[in-house]
Amino acid sequence: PQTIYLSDYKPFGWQIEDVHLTFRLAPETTRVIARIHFAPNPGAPAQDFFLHGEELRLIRAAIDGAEIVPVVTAEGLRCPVPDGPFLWEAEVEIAPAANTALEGLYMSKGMYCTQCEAEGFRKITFYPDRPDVMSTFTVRIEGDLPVLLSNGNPTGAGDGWAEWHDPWPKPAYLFALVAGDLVAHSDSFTTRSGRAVALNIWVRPGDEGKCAFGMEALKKSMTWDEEVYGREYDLDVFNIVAVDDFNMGAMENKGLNIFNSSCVLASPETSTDDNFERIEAIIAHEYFHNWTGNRITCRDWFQLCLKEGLTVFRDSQFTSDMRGPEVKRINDVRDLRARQFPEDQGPLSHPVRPESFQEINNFYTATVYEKGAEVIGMLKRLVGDDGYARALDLYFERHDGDAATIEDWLRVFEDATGRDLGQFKRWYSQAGTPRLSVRETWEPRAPASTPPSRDPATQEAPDQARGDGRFTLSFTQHTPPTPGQPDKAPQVIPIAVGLLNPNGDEVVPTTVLEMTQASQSFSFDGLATRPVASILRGFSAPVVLEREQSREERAFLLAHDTDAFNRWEASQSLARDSLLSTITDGTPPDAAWLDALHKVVTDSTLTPDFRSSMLDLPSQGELAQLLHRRGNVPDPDAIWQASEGLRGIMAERWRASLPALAEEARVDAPYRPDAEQTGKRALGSKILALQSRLDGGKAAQAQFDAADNMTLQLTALACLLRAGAGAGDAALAAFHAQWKDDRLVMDKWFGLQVACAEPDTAVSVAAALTRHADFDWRNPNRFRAVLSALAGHHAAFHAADGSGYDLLADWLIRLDAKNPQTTARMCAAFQTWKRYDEGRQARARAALERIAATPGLSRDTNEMVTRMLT
Ligand code: B3K
Ligand code: ZN
Repeated sequence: PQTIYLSDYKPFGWQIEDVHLTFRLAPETTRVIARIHFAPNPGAPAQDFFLHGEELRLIRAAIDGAEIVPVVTAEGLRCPVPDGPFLWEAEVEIAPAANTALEGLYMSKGMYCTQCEAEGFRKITFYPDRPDVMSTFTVRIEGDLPVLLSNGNPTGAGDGWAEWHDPWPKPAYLFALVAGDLVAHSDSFTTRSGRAVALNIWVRPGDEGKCAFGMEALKKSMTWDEEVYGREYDLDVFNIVAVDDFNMGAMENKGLNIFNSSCVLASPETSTDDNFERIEAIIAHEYFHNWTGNRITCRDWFQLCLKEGLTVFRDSQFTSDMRGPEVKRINDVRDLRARQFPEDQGPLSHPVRPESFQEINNFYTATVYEKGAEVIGMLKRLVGDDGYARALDLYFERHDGDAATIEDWLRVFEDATGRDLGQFKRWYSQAGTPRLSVRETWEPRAPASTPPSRDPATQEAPDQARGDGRFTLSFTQHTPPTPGQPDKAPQVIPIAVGLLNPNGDEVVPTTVLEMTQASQSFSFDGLATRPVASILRGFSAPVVLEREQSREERAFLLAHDTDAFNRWEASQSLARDSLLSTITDGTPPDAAWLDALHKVVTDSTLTPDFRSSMLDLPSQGELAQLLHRRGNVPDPDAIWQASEGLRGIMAERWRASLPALAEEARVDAPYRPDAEQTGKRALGSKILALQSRLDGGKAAQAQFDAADNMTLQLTALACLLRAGAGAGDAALAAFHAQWKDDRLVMDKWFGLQVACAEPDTAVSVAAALTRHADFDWRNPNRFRAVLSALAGHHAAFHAADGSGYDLLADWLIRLDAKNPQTTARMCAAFQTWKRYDEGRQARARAALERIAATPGLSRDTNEMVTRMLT
């Protein structure tokens, strides 16, 4: 397979003035007629005329009206072309019904739809399928279906046809077409400058009742982007379509976003609070792409983080504003540690801007997306809120209509703020998670080199700062080698620090220390007493902080830190240590930590949402990674035992407070998926999980029976399934009877049974579910419901006998023949295989080698398994 390099970038030799496409839809024989005006691109080096094209049957091609016979290969087509501008015409035939890869034009339950990012347009017609070739599109759709949609504004429609025109030049990856028997949930929005926009969410008949929440989220997103970024919508219509068969979450096609139905359809009866929050965020994300991605797109796919990192950053800001910044930050960091850290610290590690790939679809990763967003968060911290706002204004002003690069992005920050970002740029080119270690020194008598700041009114030093003590933080950074990058240079690390005095008052409020060297010290002068340092507040950089800190100090921060993230982190750190001691030498859980945590959890002056987050324990995968980092071989069974044991002890120790906490978490008002109610139910579900360890599931059964929303119903079912001994059998059957016709709820039914099974039965539960009549493995949501749940069950997936690896490998091999993209993405479940003992390693290697040896294996999956086996 061919490797593509960033350093080989060359502009395309032609520009496109406009594209006219006609689609004559038929499941097995759709005709696509293209008329494209090409003109030489003056800035490009000389090259042969080549158009991408895959799985297309060429019927006819012509240049300036004269038929030609091009040379067609599996990748595309070549032919001689005139020196000046010319009209290209081609008619091809494609078979959407036979397209199981869900890329290009395909069918999902009788509906036609497209997915073109990254390189799916070449399966629709011959075209320079690269993001730096932009054009306006006019599209005519002919088909015997009531709803025919494409990008842009509608320009005409009649019986069996419709025409659309998109006035905004765009790359082919943003092209979309939908045709089907659909109904709309409609609304409207008037932009700040007075443009009336028709809004529609198109769904299959029967799903109309699940659109209202998504519509509200869309309108909130439109308002937010106007208010916060000054960005308005730019067409007369904004369409969203829900489709059941989709490889990922959603797609930002210009004016016609296409969503996995699981990421847009919502109702209180069928969706959990987490679903609602995720849907709100994804709708926002796709909408925000209209400016960060569509109006300003990427020059080439190596620049993917230019649109994805920025758009994730923007949707995080949006969620913070809608639901509160503290818990959002905690959740984002949990997610980063769960998904990005293993990637960055294993064989799949790659820079935020990769430098080579075989299949670009394999680089829609947590590193590009989530670490890409973290890099922007650091940039914002370094230049400040005003600097960030100026840089973004300049970005939109300077690059609107461009296919831009990371260099362009950094330059607007340099030009807007006067900062040199040469070293900062390493965050885009160096892979791996930096380790940051810190040492503290305290000198009670160190006359200040600069006097402490004085209150200009009284000429007195602020009270807390009075003294001549000096506190010094000495940091060292080190990034371990990653594939292809043995040596790393120091990165710019913004370290947000606050200092507390022993009674819990903040003596130094949050200050951003800017570390640029491999080792660097920062001193705070004029202190009266030795402070307690709260370091890396708000998780100000995506690093692993290695800090030797006494349990007492961590318990102090858990109780007193004014930074919510670090309060949570102090507890996490105590939890990690407690669990690691249990895992490595059987030490019982840290009682002092449990008591300090209990205080916070029962503190009703804190929000239920935050208290619920405080009850999060480090995941079993995270513990395995930590053990590995410390030079131990993780034992998944011991990790499971310790985690379960800890939860049991929490339940016992806090037995007396659980009823009052459950009462506090009760919501009496009608269901609303807002932050307040969501926080209460989140706390309630954690309390119910503890109660279920004491009462065998009695309270959970009562909640299940009374539940009038999916959040309460599903958390109760999970508790019952975890209680074991058949406690969940009746509820599981009742749930099935109630929801058997709702495919999204049935995905939950499939997934939960695997997630809640004991390690020694989870693999056979998953295997049995794959034999269930409703296990439609060609549907990515259903496939993932069972098999991603298995991959996420740490102790079961890493079962010592290799049965978890084998089951996943069997199914990945089967799916690869139909759907390479989803297969390749799910292969990443194996990325940590080298952490484990020899027996497990041998079994994981055998599973990977079996996948690698599959005849006809896709380029996507081949690239993934090869990287993991190297
Ligand atoms: N841009 C799409 C992802 C496309 C994935 C292609 N394999 C969704 C998003 O990030 O918004
Ligand atoms: Zn995106």
